[in-house]
Amino acid sequence: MRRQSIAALAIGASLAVAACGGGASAPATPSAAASAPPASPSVTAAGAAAVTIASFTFAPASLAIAPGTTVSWANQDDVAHTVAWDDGAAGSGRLSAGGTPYARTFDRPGTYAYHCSIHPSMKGTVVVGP
Ligand SMILES: [Cu+2]
Repeated sequence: MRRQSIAALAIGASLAVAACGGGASAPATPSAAASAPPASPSVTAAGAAAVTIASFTFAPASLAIAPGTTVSWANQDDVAHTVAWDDGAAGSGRLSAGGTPYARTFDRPGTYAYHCSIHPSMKGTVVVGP
């Protein structure tokens, strides 16, 4: 009787180990990886561009984009700047330090020159290609 119960315990223990091993391998199914949605960061990158205003400079000073691209200007200086279009188009108004960026979408090809109305030496260009 004693031997039988010990043997039964041993079998039970080995079954438990086997069950654990089987359970551990179960989650490694390929279906989880297959269901992951494909990452497509290029879609956002193609439709948006950014210019940083820092140290009294627009960076990049000349930005080449495709039509339909939205460009944003964020002021990282401690003083206010503006994005004023040389052709008289409505610009940003005062961009306070750390404030909401100004954005403009360019639909037509061309060269768009701008400057800071507070600091006329600050100049930049957006080139919209075909
Ligand atoms: Cu300025």
